[in-house]
Amino acid sequence: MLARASVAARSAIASAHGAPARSMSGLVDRLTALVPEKQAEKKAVLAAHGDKVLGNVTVSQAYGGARGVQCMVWDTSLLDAEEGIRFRGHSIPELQEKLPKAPGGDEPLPEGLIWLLLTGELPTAEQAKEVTEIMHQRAALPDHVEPMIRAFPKSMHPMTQFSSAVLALQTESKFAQAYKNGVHKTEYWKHTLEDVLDLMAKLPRVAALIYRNTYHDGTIADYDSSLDYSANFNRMLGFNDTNFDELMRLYLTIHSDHEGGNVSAHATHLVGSALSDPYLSFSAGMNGLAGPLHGLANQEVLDWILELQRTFAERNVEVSPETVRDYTWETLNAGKVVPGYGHAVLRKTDPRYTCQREFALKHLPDSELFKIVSSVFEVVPDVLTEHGKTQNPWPNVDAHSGVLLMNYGMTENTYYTVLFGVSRAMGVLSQLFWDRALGMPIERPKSLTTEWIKNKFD
Ligand code: CMX
Repeated sequence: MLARASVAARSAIASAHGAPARSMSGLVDRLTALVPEKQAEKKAVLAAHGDKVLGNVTVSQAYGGARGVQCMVWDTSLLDAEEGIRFRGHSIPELQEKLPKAPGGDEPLPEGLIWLLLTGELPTAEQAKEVTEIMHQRAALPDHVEPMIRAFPKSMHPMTQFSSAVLALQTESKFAQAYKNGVHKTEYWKHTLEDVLDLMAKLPRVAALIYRNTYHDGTIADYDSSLDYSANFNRMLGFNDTNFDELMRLYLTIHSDHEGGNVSAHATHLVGSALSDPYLSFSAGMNGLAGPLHGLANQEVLDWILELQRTFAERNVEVSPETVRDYTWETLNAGKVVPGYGHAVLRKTDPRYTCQREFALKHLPDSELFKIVSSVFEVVPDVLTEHGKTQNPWPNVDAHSGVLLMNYGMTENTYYTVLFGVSRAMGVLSQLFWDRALGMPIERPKSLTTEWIKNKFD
């Protein structure tokens, strides 16, 4: 049932808030034990290898977006150009196999992933459930955030709303408060952890309010702490299909982290390095995710596919390898990128694409849009190779996600990057916790002028 405003929701969350404190001790206890171990490990690595050379930087790399420059430590995930992402050492198929699932479900619970990203250890079903409880306990929004979202013009892009709402939540920062009170730097991680968990917990309701207010009548379902993170999020968005719940679990898991150099991760890490609290840092990351070459590509892909469908209908042509090939060339000849294809690091099909394709084959094999996505997959890599500029002609995560969301009735593609953002929080905030625990310093690479480069090498 949908209810206006959030009074009922707030009381539902508040009663979850009063749940026994024992439910959060496992994760915090585990991290409390791990922090000194990892601090010692960092010290030992620096003592043994601190003067080893990771690589040289060429002038091309300095002009070329620092591609391939190895100068950051990011423990939650690692990207291999050929194989794709591993989260704390586990590939996506391994996560699908090893992470706890919802009763009767096949896809991993993102709550289990949060445990894995934070601790580096695969959780038991009990531990994943504990994270679900932690999320429910911390989900209540401060009073000023919901009216602020409701006051935004519907024409404001959902990512602008999302980033602004995260900034508005910053009034709740326990790190900022502790810092103001003069907390000792060895205690930073404890307050950062509070913010990291609070923020992950609050994002679904923020995101759902944006969705309901921008595209619907503003009503939003009561918060239901009897459900897992993804199913409750779907109910608040207004969807009540258990297959969509499965998709949401998969979606939130695979978009969470992609090592540290991508724009959203790096921006969060960079801003956090100034000891800006997790709210300020994550909001910065979301401003980067909102760029069309990064997270907004999921919105662009669907525009491209729907435009293809419209154009073909107007021209009265069938979707076939030849027609999709011609359409792709039209895009390239117009000086535009083919959204959803290419990657700064990957050189093969993104396994995040592959697992979404498998989901589609299982749940929506007859969808017309899925058939278009499959035809595009057959043709575009060849066209991009022939075009000759792209270093990686293969599809990335964004090439598939929109068609799955459309299938379950989420047709508003300008919203899609917000879902990416809710997921991305899990990776970048887990790493931000470790940045604080390991005492990572303020980030400050050296820049050079063109004049300096010419003087040195001419
Ligand atoms: N369509 C057309 N041209 C492309 C292309 C694509 N899909 N991918 C790369 N190119 C072009 C680049 O624009 C660049 O052209 P210029 O030399 O004229 O600048 C050239 O090929 C070389 O680029 P690259 O080294 O292969 O790729 P980059 O590391 O510079 O960029 C990326 C990577 C993702 C920005 C790029 O592939 C792209 O724009 N893809 C489409 C947008 C997209 O899907 N982004 C989402 C990525 C995943 C994510 O972050 O969410």
